[in-house]
Amino acid sequence: MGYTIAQKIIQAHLLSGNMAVGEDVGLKIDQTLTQDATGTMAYLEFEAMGVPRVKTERSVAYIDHNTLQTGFENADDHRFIQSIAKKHGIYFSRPGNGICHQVHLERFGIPGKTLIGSDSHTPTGGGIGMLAMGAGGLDVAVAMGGGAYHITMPKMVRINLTGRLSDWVSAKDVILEVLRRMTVKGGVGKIIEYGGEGAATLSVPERATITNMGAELGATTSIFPSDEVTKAFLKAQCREADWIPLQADPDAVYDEVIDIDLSALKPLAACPHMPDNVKSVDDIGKIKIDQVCIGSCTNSSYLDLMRVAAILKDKTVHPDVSLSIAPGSKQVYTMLAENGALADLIAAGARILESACGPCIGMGQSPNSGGVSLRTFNRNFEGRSGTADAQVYLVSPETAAASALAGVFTNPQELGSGIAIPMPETFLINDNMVVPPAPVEEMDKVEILRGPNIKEFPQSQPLPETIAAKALLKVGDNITTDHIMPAGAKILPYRSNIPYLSNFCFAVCDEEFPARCRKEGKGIVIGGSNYGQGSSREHAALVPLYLGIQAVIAKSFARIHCANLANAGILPLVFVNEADYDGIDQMDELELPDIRRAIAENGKVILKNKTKGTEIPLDPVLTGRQRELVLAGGLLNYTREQNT
Ligand code: MIC
Ligand code: SF4
Repeated sequence: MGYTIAQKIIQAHLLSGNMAVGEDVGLKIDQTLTQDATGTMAYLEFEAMGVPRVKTERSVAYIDHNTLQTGFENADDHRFIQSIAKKHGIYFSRPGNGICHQVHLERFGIPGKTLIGSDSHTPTGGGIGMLAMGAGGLDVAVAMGGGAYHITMPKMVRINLTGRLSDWVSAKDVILEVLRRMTVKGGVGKIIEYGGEGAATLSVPERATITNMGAELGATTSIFPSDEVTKAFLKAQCREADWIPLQADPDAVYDEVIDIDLSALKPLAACPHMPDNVKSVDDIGKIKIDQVCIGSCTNSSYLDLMRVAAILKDKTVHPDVSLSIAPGSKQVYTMLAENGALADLIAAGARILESACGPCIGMGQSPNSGGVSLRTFNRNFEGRSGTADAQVYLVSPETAAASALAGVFTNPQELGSGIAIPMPETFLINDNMVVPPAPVEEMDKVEILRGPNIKEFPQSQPLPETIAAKALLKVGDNITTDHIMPAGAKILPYRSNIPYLSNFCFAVCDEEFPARCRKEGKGIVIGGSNYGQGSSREHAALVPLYLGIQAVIAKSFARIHCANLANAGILPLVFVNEADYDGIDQMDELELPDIRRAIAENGKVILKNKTKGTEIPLDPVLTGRQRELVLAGGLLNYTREQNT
């Protein structure tokens, strides 16, 4: 039996387990990336592990999220990351060099290699044929130290692309179509592989747009083959030597096959407030818009912005629309500046931002009250933009630009004949904003620069014999990590200050939650299905840990968050019968008797609802290894135990 692309890479990196679906597999990790919002914590964890120098082939620390410096906090954290990177063998991508995923694709990604990143959109690297996965900061720290990264062996899904995209229809519309069909939980436990004659018509940045938003499907990762298109891209980045061919075997077996005819697609949009709430731009109609934001790791490549510039050239943005544009990398920015496209964007009235995540994570450009905002980003969760009642739609750069001119939602196909922007034969290469680490013989001399914003991270305790606590919060389906631990310009600077962050935990759902936790001292959270979807931020586990949460009981979990809970020593449990969710109310007195033994012996877990006098069967969502680390009180304790 032949292998899929992902199975080939997994096979070549297998350190433990076997490739049967549902088995725990430990993978050797070739490359890691961090960004600043998760990186400060990841490097504190790396330090706690006591490994002098990273053991990966390439580790890169990017600064791209916390770039709005309204106080000392972000600047201090940047200096901390820069110094720690220098000391421990990590390349440092300075603020201004661009968004981690875009820069990594351009300058570091290598087909056939494994990459984990402390950011959920790390699968962007699948566009270049890497097995690239989002992970919690602690998992990235372990991988930097040479440890395996563990995943549950996923099912394989093949998306067969036929035909070719019509004028004004773009890669964003492809992934929106996949989201429409599969939903935000349709990818959980799966790797999505793209192939077919249609795949060959897509450039690497277009492929990367598609694999990037595979995160919104909940997929473990998404991947394209490494073919002649990949080779041409690497050649244009002066990295042809990094290319290897990589295809699925013709007799590879997939658990699911989906066919998409690219030529049949139309411009689409994800409507408020979920990336899978997809409608055609025509069906949405000509509603009035207030803001357009172009950029993010999904759609800020050279090709994307050249198309936008061509649409805006010699025109003026509608007077009622604020248009902002953030190029994805210094490479893209410089090329636009040199060929005059930047001048076209400025002349049309675009507000040009620095090359960073910016509005995507609420770092500025929050829309007006109730404002309708069209964004080329990947997430439109409620409140994420920084304006609680904003209506955020996710669209392609073409739809965004056409709408910015018209002032209403506009199908770019109305603009007439299409524009053909060729892929450059050579990109502009200048890595002067990537600082290499100190040579081994000088690393001891590097001083770590720690600002006052860095506070201790919470210590977890070994799993107790019995958990007895109240259901301090009950929430519904599709709760995102943006609900659990909101981001945005006001809170993000405190990512290395868990006590301060804890004041905002679940603020979107229930502002009283932190106070309730403090009063009770311990608690359990009850969730619906796909609990913890979205980002990789381990703060969505560390902050509840700090507030005394000992277990989360849900209908189902998103992959990265579930792993982060176990890493933090919080017990993730699912209902054996989903209907039992209805049998628990907020503030019910709950008990998990003899839980330590049940987890250690892989036995039955019974929840006693003492308020209702009922018993509810639960299943822990833990692999054999995760059982051990939850018993130990989290991955850090477990790693320390293993090393002593
Ligand atoms: C996001 O897009 O939500 C983020 C901000 O990039 C997060 C990481 C974080 O919260 O720092 C992610 O996607 O993992
Ligand atoms: Fe940055 Fe947005 Fe991409 Fe997250 S999704 S890495 S915030 S650009």
